[in-house]
This record gives sequence, C-alpha cells and structure tokens, in this order.
Amino acid sequence: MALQRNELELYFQPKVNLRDRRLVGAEALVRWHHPSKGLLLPGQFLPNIGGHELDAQLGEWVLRHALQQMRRWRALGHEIPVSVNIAVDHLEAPGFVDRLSALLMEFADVPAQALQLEILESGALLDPGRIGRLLETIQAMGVAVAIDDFGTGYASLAYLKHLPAQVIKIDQGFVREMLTKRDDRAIVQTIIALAHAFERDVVAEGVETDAHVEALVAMGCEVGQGYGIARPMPAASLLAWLQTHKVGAE
Ligand code: G
Ligand code: MN
Repeated sequence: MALQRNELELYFQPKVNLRDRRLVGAEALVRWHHPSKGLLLPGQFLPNIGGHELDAQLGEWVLRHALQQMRRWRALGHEIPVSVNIAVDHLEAPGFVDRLSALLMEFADVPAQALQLEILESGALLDPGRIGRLLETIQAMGVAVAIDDFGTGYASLAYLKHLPAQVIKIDQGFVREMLTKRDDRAIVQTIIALAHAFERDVVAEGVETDAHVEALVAMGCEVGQGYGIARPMPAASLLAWLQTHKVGAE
C-alpha cells in the first residue's frame, strides 16, 4: 500500500502571527500521490483506511517525516515548529507514548518543544479522563498539544478547565463565515475570550482573506492559518515562500 510504496508526501501549511505575518510554525498535512488518481487529500483516503491499525501506521509515518523535515530545516538555519494531526485511536493505541518518546530520542537534535500534536476536539471528548492523562504525559515530555477544530465538539467549560492543551485551534468553518454571519462571528469571539480566560494560545484556521486577518486581530487573535496566508505546500516550497512572503515592519 501507499505507505510501503513511498507514495505519501507531507505538505506544510504556514501559521503566521496575524499582526506582522511572520511565520510561527506549520501544520503537516499528508498527501497521497496515487498511481492513477493523482494527488489525494486526506479527506479522500482517510475515511477508507478507517482501521485503527492503519491510523496508527500513518500517524507514525507522519510523525517521523515531520521530525525529519524539522531536522533538515534546522540544518539550513530555520527553526520551524511543526504540528501533526494525531487520530484519537492512534493516541490511545498501546505504546503510543513510548514510541513517541523513542522518536524524540532518535531526533534528539530537534527540540520536543518544536513539535505539536493536534487532537480533534470531538475525539478528545470521547474519553476525557483517559485522554487528559495521555495529553499530560505528552506535555511533560515537552511536546505541545493543540485541540483542533475547536467549537465543533461541544466541549463544556468544566472540561476545558481540565483539558491539558496549551493551544486551541478555532474550527475553520466559523472563521470562514465570521465576516458574513453574526452567529459565527459570535462563536469566534467567544472562543478567543475563552482561550484568553483560560490562558491558552488561540489559532484561527480558515483565514481566507485580509479582511479575516483584520477582524481576527481586532478580536485579539494573534495567530492564523488559511488560504489567505498560504495554501499547504511541499516542504521545499515553504522555504521559497518564506523568502518572498511579505512580513510587517521590521
Ligand atoms: O482539521 P484540520 O485543521 O487538520 O484541517 C486542515 C485542512 O484544512 C487541510 O486539508 C487544509 O488544506 C484545509 N485548509 C486550510 N486552510 C484552509 C482555508 O483557508 N480554507 C479552506 N476551505 N480549507 C483550508
Ligand atoms: Mn489540524
């Protein structure tokens, strides 16, 4: 299958500081160069793999390749924090923490702090006690944790209080619609306020235009990711993008 045949590639989507547009990190997103169907996005093949075993194998592949890429960028003088999407099945698979720790030892030249795991809010809610403990262990190893697609999973305030995650990523659906729909704007505003109140970092996904950037900055959201900043791109293109991408006042 794709894993053995070397048909997978990691793309990277920049995350920037919305005030000055400086790069603060990148999200690793897997692509499959399918022999006959062309380049496939995760949504086009992830639902099919479905099994826990493959989720875990793919996740391990992504973690290893993300660390390899971070190592290459460091060798070129760029320290780029990378976040990786981890399925809850994979997080809960026996030995996940041990394998992560072995990988971090293998890539000891890459600081654990530069690696971030993104866990879907809906997944994290399935078994908050158990997942909370896993996330605590992971953070104790230095790895950052973000809750992905926040706002879609009905997390309660009490739950957020106990959820050990330093970063909250606002679901792109709310962000995309926030300029035209009052309810979505209210949700975005509320998540930003919640993040501030709980002293978490907040990242807006789905930042599609400059108007989104301005509105988010006005609401106090500092970091964003989306087509309005850059699309996901191959690793080599990210450095080229960095060179041409305009940033705010020095
Ligand atoms: O759920 P998660 O945050 O992992 O989703 C990331 C996905 O969203 C990627 O497949 C990426 O290509 C896509 N994406 C990233 N930015 C935007 C955007 O601004 N608009 C839309 N429609 N999709 C985006
Ligand atoms: Mn994500």
